[in-house]
Amino acid sequence: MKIYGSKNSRSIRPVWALEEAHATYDYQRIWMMKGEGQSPAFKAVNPAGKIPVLVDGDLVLTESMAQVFYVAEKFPDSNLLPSDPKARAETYRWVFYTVTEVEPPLWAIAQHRFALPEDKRVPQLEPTSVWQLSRGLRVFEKMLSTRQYIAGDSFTLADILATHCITWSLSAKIEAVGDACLAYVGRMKSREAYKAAVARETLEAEKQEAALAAAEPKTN
Ligand SMILES: N[C@@H](CCC(=O)N[C@@H](CS)C(=O)NCC(=O)O)C(=O)O
Repeated sequence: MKIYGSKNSRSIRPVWALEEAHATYDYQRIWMMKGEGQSPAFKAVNPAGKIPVLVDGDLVLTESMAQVFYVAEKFPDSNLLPSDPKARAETYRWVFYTVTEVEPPLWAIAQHRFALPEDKRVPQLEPTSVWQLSRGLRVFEKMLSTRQYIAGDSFTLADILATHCITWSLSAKIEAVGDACLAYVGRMKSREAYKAAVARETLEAEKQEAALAAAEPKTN
């Protein structure tokens, strides 16, 4: 299995899932800031030019959460997706909640700050997105003040998504992240699999940057 990704992006989601499953996988860093997402080589993998992409044999899968579900189902012993129908329903609930109520305003803030072409950005939209995001995060806060994990008593793939979106809110300097969310993110980030995922993405970025620097012509 292979992941195309980059540190500080949604590729942390499938990479974290793979680490939770103790799976081995190849990883190719796509340096988006250098325009590598638009390179012909990467566009042959994903014509949309977006990361992450998971490749397993003839399966070429875009969409980070589809990848996380794939990992969960390929490695059922990871327990990322509970087998009990009620626990599984809670997992779906929090995945759908996060992708529909939390991630869209978060993504809108990023798009209008820097991700869209400059002439497409509308900075006046930010207060509305911040308000929507704050409302979404308050629901997390309420749940997480009563439970250890977002979907109940055990770690599930919904925690990967919730942790990523809360972390993203913090890096976007959104003030509405409450104490229960902060404590939760601390707990999730202390998991060995999370630490291994961050270490892998950091190492791959460093390796790529060192190789590119070594290939650059010397100026003197
Ligand atoms: N819904 C997609 C979003 C993928 C996405 O937008 N990825 C960003 C990086 S986190 C990207 O590749 N952006 C480059 C672009 O939009 O051209 C997913 O969850 O995988």
